[in-house]
Amino acid sequence: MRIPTVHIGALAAHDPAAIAAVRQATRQIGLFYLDLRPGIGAETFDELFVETRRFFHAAPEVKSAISVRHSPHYRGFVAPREESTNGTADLKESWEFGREATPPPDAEPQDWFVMYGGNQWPDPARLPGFRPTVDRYTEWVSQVGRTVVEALARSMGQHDVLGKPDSAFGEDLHWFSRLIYYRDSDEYRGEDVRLGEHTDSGMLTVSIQDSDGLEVRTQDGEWLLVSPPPGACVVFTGELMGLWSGGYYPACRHRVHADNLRGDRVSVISFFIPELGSVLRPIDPAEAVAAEGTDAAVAVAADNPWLRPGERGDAVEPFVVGEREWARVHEIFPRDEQEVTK
Ligand SMILES: O=C(O)CCC(=O)C(=O)O
Ligand SMILES: [Fe+2]
Repeated sequence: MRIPTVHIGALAAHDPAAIAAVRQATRQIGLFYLDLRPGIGAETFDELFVETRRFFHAAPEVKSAISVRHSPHYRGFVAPREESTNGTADLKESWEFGREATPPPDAEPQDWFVMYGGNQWPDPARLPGFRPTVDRYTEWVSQVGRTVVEALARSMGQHDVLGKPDSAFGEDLHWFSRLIYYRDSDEYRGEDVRLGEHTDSGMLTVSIQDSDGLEVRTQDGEWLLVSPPPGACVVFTGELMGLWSGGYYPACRHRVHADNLRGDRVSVISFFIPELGSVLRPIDPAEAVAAEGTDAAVAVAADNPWLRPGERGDAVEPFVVGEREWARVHEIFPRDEQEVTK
């Protein structure tokens, strides 16, 4: 099976051939490539890769000053082995950031409100180009997230999922992002996993990478190397998409294997989710299945171990997006709120 490349303009214009390609790839693989030209191309990616490398190669105190341990919002620098997947420490380092937002002013405080918050930026005196470059990235990738989420929703007969406070996903998408660095080190050679197999918790993930390394598992169990053409980003589904669509677009399973890495590697990942306070109400995928002209049975994957209890293969009850997101983050960064240090 081949991973298709679709043009963002065609997707935004609801071009039937583009929608058909996306539908098939998202159903079978959970992933496709998105060509963003003429607005965004390989040069825009390169600027971000340069700043990302500068950050990870900066003196240790530049990074430790903004350690994720100082942030109640799980944002900041994550050292190698500080995060784990499937109980195994990840051999990568990252800087985690997200949409800066505050909880609704008159809402009763909830534990999961820590998902709202501000970012910890590296010292601009040490890395002057970092923030402007990251801000430019955030602007265009947010547009990509909105375009794809709306197109996938539409492909299942769901219109206007964004735009108003009472839209299915709220006024605008919420997002978390990370810059990731897989250091080229003898220490890691021979270990076959750099980031264990998993599904992302969000609705949709958009990533760019400076070299190969990511692999994706198709619905048939085949592992494919993710290798987008220059200037294209990678788009894949997360658990919220699988849950919301009743299994029509299952969460994409992926991993980063040492075998595929040649030297060091940078990737930049954005996870898009509905507004934190919105209630996600799973839709009936029957209409989408009928539009496809098949009568294939569709259900939330019963064999996805990353889903939470009560979600596997079951009819999922409506839930608050921020609450579930918080529970998932806890599994990745197991810690007590008391452990947050200033
Ligand atoms: O580095 C990559 O390409 C993938 C990272 C990833 O899957 C994640 O951060 O969830
Ligand atoms: Fe992932």
